[in-house]
Amino acid sequence: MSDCIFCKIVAGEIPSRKVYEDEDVLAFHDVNPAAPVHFLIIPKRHVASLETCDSGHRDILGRLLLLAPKLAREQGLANGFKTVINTGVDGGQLVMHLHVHVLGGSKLQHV
Ligand code: DGP
Repeated sequence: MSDCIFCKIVAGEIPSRKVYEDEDVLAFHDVNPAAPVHFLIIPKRHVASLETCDSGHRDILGRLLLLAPKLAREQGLANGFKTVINTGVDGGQLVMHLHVHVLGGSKLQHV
């Protein structure tokens, strides 16, 4: 998607502080952190939101979620972390490219 910020990050057109990368997934620090450690895990292929996922996205969704604890550990979040997937307008999704927020490094507000 040519006008998608996260697709531009994947393409290297917008710089990011990378946490992890493989063929299908990229993780990078959030530009506007809401916790001492705050990074995003995204599929490289454009997927607008959780709302647009179907059974064909099972593998990539599993990979995004399984990377969360692995990367959280690597980022030093030994006491736990929070994962958030904002979906749609009411869910507060600002960037319409599926992403998993991983936050930690302090005691975070309970939801
Ligand atoms: P959401 O509300 O779930 O769509 O959150 C989008 C997040 O993306 C928000 O926390 C800020 C982050 N973000 C937006 N633009 C950029 C960017 O250009 N670079 C980085 N690293 N993060 C961004």
